[in-house]
Amino acid sequence: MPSHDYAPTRDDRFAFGVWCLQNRGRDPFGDVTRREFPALECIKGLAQRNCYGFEFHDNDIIPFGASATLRDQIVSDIKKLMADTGIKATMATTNTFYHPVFKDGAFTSSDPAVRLFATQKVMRCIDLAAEFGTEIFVFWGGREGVEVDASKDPISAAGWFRDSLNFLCEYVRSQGYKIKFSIEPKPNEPRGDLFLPTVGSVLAFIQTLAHPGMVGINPETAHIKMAGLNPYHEFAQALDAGKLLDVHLNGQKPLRFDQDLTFGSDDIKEAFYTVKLLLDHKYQGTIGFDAHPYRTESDPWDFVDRSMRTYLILREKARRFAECKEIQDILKELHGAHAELAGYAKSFSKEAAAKLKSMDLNPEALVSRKLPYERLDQLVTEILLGVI
Ligand code: GCO
Ligand code: MN
Repeated sequence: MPSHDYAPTRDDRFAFGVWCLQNRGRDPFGDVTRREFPALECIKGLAQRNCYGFEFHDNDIIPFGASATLRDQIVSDIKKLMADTGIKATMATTNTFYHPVFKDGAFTSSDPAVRLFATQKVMRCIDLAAEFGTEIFVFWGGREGVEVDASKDPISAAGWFRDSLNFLCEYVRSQGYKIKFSIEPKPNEPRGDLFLPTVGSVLAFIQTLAHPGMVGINPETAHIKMAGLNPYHEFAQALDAGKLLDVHLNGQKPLRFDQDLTFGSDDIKEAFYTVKLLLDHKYQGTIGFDAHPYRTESDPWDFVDRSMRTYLILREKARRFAECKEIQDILKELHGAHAELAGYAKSFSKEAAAKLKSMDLNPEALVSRKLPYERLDQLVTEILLGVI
């Protein structure tokens, strides 16, 4: 029997995008199927469910073009709710995709006035984030892409994006804010092809910025699977680079339109490996969920509850994996091969190279090593199916 009831606590550091809860079920072929939940109601509901935080776009909480008075009123209401409940604003981001002004890109629009409008909107959102004590500020380039490759040179577009990010990094520094930027890659949708489609492309791009230390990455399961890649490996690459600032967990069938399914609803084994990775490598950020409740739901709460529950169950399964003697014996055997040679190629010297060249590493003998992966995978399957 499970050792606990999988009830979330603040220590689990779960967070949800306000926009996920506000999603009204509209899709390209059908109208809304449920009412919009006001931001305060969303945040309150998350706090009642022991969520650690909420994530927001500027326009999830403050309508586009709102007056300064309305803005200040909304901010003070949310701050009061945060103080009353203890919930934190863990991630902020700017909506630079919904308004038609961004129809051909925000930072990668070929019109400098649009790029400046986007930069101005982001600066205001950064101020908002600072007021809420938010330390992670995400850039998801929803409109940063093309349908027509003749329309812009991707290297110029990268340059415009780089200039804007460098300017905004300087803005954060000049204000003395404790904020880090995090870029969220996605291969396509809503544009035909988006710039910075994968974890690898974002990691490379970050190194070209003026302050790479201020910028990390926020990978999302669905975006990775839309590109046909493996979320476990993509999250791992960001972790290995010390750049995993935030995560967006959800579900997605590979190579399809952006489904934004609930975490664990499509591929339990892959979700398990993602949770195991975060646990094994002591990921310190929040566990953010970014999905849409099914269009058939009338409110978002079952979606919220099951996302956290699934995560906690999978975390328990990861512990079971670590405690399973048969698995650990197999791994010990696999990783213990030729222990005397481990680390040999780590430090280079001319002598070591000469010695390596003449070393007798008999490939015929190496081939005979047993790799019981069928058994190993079956044990994982049985843990996930609740057999062991
Ligand atoms: C998507 C994205 C968005 C972003 C969010 C943050 O649906 O493609 O996941 O939800 O994460 O807008 O800017
Ligand atoms: Mn996302």
